Amino acid sequence: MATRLGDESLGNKPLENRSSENTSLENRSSENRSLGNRSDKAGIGEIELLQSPDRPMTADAILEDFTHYFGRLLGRRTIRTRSPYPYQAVVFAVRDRLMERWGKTRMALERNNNRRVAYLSLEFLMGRLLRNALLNLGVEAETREALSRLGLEIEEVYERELDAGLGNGGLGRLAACFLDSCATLSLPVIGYGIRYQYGMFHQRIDNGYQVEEPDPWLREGFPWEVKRFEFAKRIKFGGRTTSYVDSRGETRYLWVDTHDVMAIPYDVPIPGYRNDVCNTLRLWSAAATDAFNLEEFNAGDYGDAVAAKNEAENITMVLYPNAETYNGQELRLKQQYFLASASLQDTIRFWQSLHGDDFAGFADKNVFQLNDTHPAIAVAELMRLLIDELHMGWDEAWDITGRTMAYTNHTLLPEALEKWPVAMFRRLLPRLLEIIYEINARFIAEISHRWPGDSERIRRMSLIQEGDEPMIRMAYLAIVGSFSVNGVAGLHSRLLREGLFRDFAELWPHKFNNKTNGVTQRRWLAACNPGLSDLITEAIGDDWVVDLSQIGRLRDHADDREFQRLWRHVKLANKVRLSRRLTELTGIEVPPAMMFDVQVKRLHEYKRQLLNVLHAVHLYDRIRRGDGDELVPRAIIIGGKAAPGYAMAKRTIKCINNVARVINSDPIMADRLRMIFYPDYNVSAMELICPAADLSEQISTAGKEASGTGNMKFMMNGAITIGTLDGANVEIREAVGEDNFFLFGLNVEEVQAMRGHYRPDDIIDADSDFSRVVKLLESGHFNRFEPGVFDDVLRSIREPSDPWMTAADFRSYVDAQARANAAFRDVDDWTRKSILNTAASGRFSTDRTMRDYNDEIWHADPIVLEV
Ligand code: 26V
Repeated sequence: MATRLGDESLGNKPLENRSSENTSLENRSSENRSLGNRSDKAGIGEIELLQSPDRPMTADAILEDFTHYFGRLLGRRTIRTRSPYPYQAVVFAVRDRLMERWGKTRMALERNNNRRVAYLSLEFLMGRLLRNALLNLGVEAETREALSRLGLEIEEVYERELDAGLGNGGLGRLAACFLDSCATLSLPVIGYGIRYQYGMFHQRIDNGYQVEEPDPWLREGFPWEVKRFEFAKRIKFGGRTTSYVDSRGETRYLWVDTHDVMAIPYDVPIPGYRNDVCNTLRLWSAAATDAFNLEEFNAGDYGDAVAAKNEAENITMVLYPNAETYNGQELRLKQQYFLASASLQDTIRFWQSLHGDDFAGFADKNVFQLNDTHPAIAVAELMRLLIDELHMGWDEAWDITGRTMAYTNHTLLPEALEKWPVAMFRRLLPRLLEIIYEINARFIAEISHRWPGDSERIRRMSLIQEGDEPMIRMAYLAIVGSFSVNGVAGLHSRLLREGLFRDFAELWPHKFNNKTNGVTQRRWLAACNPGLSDLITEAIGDDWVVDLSQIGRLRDHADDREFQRLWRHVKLANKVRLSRRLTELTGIEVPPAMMFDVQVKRLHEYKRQLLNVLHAVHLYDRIRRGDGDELVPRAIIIGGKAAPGYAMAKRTIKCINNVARVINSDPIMADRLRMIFYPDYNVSAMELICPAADLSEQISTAGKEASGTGNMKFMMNGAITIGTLDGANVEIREAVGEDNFFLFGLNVEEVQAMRGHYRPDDIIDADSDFSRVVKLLESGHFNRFEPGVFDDVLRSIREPSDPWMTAADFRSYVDAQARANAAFRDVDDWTRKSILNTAASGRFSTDRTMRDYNDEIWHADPIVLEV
């Protein structure tokens, strides 16, 4: 029945067979150490290259390899600290050690025939990889020693690595934490993403305004990646569809006259924590097909040939930097389809390399986890590959699709829900449109069967939103095509079931589930906060690194005065470190004894950085009025990027910077209040910031933040949260206890109940503190030379239709801040709360999250390496 995917239909070279997926490595105990060896199982013309023994994990051997790569590969003689070469040479030395594990993991995957998980995501916000790799391999001390013999400080080498900023924020960073946890749990998970030439833009602050600059992160090369040209895939765009009746009387569909683009994979190793597993992140890069170029070249049109090449490569040129607002750009849809198609083809090829054309067990052995709707076109693409390329019948293909796809939703905001114009699909992906129409027709038949005559329900649930410009609702496509739909925190999953996806939850209650997010404690505690990490390990041992539930044992030390003193000592050292950096970046001195009050995350109205500004102005006003005696010295630190097209968010950055400038240049404020905007906030910045935070600002309008993960990083590092009952804050508060969390604000039900009769003007007038704050802002006190710049921002607070209800929560926020202030004055009690926060963070490890995914969605067996 089925034919092989590929060859003529894809214009590719024949399928790679078993042993070309299998870069055969021989383990240390092998008796046969000859170099070239004809394999019995391998076909004719295959030679197994047996590896030399594993490289030792000693400082001597690392130094030897460093020297080798520095001199012989990179061609350098002199070590200059600021050059990229020492960093690159270290990576090559480390990579040798990863390669051995990578090969063994690949072999185990083939041998065990495990169920495999493909995590499909348009974003993997990896940050830097070196320190994490050394930690997981267990060679940080040895590498430090090797470098120190050359007079190099390992920290300086770390600093030379550029962040892989292939993501916007929470969703992308979550994917990166997932990979670390899956490798550590030996779960057979491969990440599929896009190798953007330009990652998240760099943010410069110019006169308080955000200026975006490109992020050419690949300019000096990315020494971690391995290009795997042999696994390139062909991706179709455009063209038209035709059909014919085959010899057995079946109608077959062809997608012809397409403009094809090649997807070239680059693999990045993902080491588990000291378990010898090394998983893969496979990033696709777009390239022109050779045929495409040649045709036009031969026709004498060199210019067109180059233009075609550029157009192909454009697909993976740049990450879209607008988190949480969808704007239907065609290139973005191309990126989505490009990722989905390449990754599915890759999975099918791997299957065929082991099982030939027998797809009977495919659905039992593969799961595709969709990271939001961004890769949701995979539902239709898998149908296309199975039906058109592998000649399967609809029902069989739909059964496989519905048993392999699982969808995670990451936002309730209506403006983030992806809808693509039908017309765009028809132009770009005509065959996929036909398939989506067919899925929809069958789905609507199912609704009609269940609710006869309910045309209103059909209109609501249809995959096609009718209107002047009909749109495809990607979330609905994902739900219909998946066996699992999950939210990312308890509250969020409930709101999905009761609100956004209510009709679907009524139809298929069994599909809906929750998987509360987490973060990896390897990066977000062990690596970024070595001081605290050592202190914790001295107290309770080091099991917490792989089993964060153990960190609960810190509770026994929360009242221990000596332990509290050491805890404070570490926090202070981290604050000194951050303070230095803040001064380098902004020129502002920040006394480390101050309370470090931190809000770092993407700029968005729903996250309410503006509420934070209102509080800052309130403190400033109190101190100026001589009403600040009770106030502890405080440094308000805010960081984050605004989407380049998001005017209100950009204006909020300007507002933060202007308020900061007035505060920081007022001599009365010195030693009492500082305010800093941290420029170009990214993963590496968070690694410096979260160990130094005292107070973690999680102040979104209830019901808007799906989960939050920064909240978990801060908690893990001993910061105390001031927050609303939103996202995972709810679970954080439950875990740490209400005494160790500063709660404020309306809850979801209260927010909903207030809509329609919200009167911000009245709220402002009735509150003298609030009135003074708004008056100061409206008077132009913070924008003397730029009248009117804050009009829009300030008007939004007074708007009865303000969706974020900033004014509604002002009073309760200021009161909660006063409680935080009072608590900070009691040094011992604050330290106790801080310890209890870290101690209660056990649930918020992605190790737990990944176990939940695996136990309840994936059901994959861990990888067993050959001993
Ligand atoms: C949407 C779009 C629209 C098109 C342009 C590019 C783009 C990029 C991202 C998004 C959606 C972002 C959704 C998101 O990041 N959600 C966050 O997910 C975190 C992990 O689950 C969660 O902790 C945050 O609360 C949630 O806001």
